Amino acid sequence: MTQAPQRPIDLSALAAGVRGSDRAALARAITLVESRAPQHAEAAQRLLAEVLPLAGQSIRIGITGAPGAGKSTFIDTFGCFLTERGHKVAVLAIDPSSSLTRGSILGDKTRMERLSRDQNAFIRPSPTGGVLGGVAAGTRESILLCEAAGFDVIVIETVGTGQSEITLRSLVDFFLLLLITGAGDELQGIKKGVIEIADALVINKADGDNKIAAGAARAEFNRALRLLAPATAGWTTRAHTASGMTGDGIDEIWEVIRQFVAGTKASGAFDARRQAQLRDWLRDAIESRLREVFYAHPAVQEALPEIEAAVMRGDLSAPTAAEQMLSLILPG
Ligand SMILES: Nc1nc2c(ncn2[C@@H]2O[C@H](COP(=O)(O)OP(=O)(O)OP(=O)(O)O)[C@@H](O)[C@H]2O)c(=O)[nH]1
Ligand SMILES: [Mg+2]
Repeated sequence: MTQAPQRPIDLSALAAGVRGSDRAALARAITLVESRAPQHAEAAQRLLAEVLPLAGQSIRIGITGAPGAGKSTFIDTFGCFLTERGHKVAVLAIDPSSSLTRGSILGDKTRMERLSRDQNAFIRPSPTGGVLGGVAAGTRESILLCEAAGFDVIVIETVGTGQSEITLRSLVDFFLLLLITGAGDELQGIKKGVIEIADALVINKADGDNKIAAGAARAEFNRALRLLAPATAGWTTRAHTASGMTGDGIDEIWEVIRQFVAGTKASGAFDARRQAQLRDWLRDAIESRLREVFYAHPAVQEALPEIEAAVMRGDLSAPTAAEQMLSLILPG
């Protein structure tokens, strides 16, 4: 589990550290916003309020792909490519497999070896804490903190599990799906729904003996993509080839992202998506607060065990029980 910071928290020092791009302060700030402990919620909100005016000025890129597709290697190379060009890159790696052990996160650290030693990069592995959907609590807040710290490219990596891609899409401007060539039909085994929400497909590991197969897969995906509605209004999703290992194609991917940002900013699609994401964030925040307030209410805590038992016995339907529970806390 995420380690809660020691109290007392000097919030203005923490905010100043974040604004000053102090990576240790940024790491502590993220720990604070990821914390599920009720005593940290208010401090986290105050910290966010302090840094919010500085946030928003980045390109947020989501990268997903099957286990072993080469995500971490790709991000390592891509991130170094960007820092060499003067960018500051933050990587938030969300790992649904390691909510308890943080097992494969150590592996991820080593697979982003070059980037983790780069002064202009910040890598943050986050366990999901078992949250359904596989995106960590506090990821939205972490993005804002990284932006306030001056990182202008934010990369969020998550392993493809079906639901996690949909959640990731709702956090980013540009959504990249990494694929690898496999035996048989290239379209087998990849969820069509995920291709539909991607702004670019990258046939990764296009190096050595695999180059020709990767090129063929790219052509096949490009044919298939013509039949799909665009993931982003006004943008045509295409398949590309790249190799995180050799760096081939990385420059092309960055150029695609730059074109995407320029085009969607000009058309208004960029801002429209960010605004929709803010609205979704509000709705999510309301729903999770309502849930907390509801279950923390003394009348609910007192009545819940009996009502649950009645539902489990079949004496009461779940919707009727829910109405009874709500009537305990709602006026009228
Ligand atoms: N040939 C080749 N191998 C690669 C490339 N990128 C990654 N690999 C290898 O593929 C394996 C998985 O790479 P990772 O970068 O850890 O893949 P990942 O998608 O982050 O994996 P998980 O985080 O476990 O889902 C490693 O053995 C890498 O050495 C590439 O561009 N070319
Ligand atoms: Mg990885």
